[in-house]
Amino acid sequence: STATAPSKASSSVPSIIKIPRSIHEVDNGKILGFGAELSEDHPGFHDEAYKQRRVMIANIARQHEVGEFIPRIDYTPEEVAVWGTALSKLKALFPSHACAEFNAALPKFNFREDEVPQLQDISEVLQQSSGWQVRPVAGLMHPRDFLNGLAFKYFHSTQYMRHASKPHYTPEPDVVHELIGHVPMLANPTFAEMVQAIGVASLGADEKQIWHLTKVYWYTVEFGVVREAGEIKAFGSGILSSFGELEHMGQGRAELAPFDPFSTQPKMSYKDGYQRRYFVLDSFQTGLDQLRQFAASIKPGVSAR
Ligand code: NLE
Ligand code: FE2
Repeated sequence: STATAPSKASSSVPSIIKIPRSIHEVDNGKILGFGAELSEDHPGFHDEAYKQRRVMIANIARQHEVGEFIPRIDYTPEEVAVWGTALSKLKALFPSHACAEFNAALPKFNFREDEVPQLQDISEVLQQSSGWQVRPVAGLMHPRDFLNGLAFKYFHSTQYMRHASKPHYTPEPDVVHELIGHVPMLANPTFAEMVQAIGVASLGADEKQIWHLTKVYWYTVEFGVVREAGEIKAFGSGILSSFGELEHMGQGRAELAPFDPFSTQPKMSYKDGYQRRYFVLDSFQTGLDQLRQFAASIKPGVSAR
């Protein structure tokens, strides 16, 4: 089914918004950034071998069809070392800095320092935990397509590794971010429902609503923190996958503000570095209630069911 949306100011022709009926109709081929082309400020910009590797891994995602086995990547010893460094530093911080739900889910995935997990294997474990699956993607997707995927319990995931010169932080998604930052949280049913509520709200949303939902997603799923027995703990994947940012959060110098999906969300950018402000949830159940109410306000009468 389709809905008409208000057109952009520059055009007088109204655009048609396609509402996908299944994950097969969600296009993962429109890559906006962080694909094979790296910007000048990327640590891998002058590293030809790194860039070629990215192209090869991106092509695997481009050729993949939903339901097919996700091809395994034979990660190089250098890539495995980056994964191992990130995992061991993060593991040291998780007991004190990550939320209880994350720490409870992490062991399900058996992450080891000497092996980069394969998307296919992780997707199977995730599916058993909460019904979610992983679909490979070549780089940063169009926000509408990415958010639409969440409605069908699909998480689009990159498969390449961050550059070896900066294991502590990368501005872009990579396999460390997806598998350590996102996947364990998605194994938690209440959290997963919260993410799905954002996805459902995005189906047929107009451009303005998509942009608002992108920020709602950014300040919760990517960079959210939760209050736990009076302390602030990370649940946002962008914090949980970066040992630089996780330490920064733990230092308590960033500003904290209550999360409210109805209010205007601050500007967001991949180029901001560590966040200077985190939005706080009181619990995932509260977050779920808030997001369901918000979704209902833009899509009256529609729910995930
Ligand atoms: N800064 C995160 C990391 O280094 O893992 C990635 C964030 C992607 C939005
Ligand atoms: Fe992410």
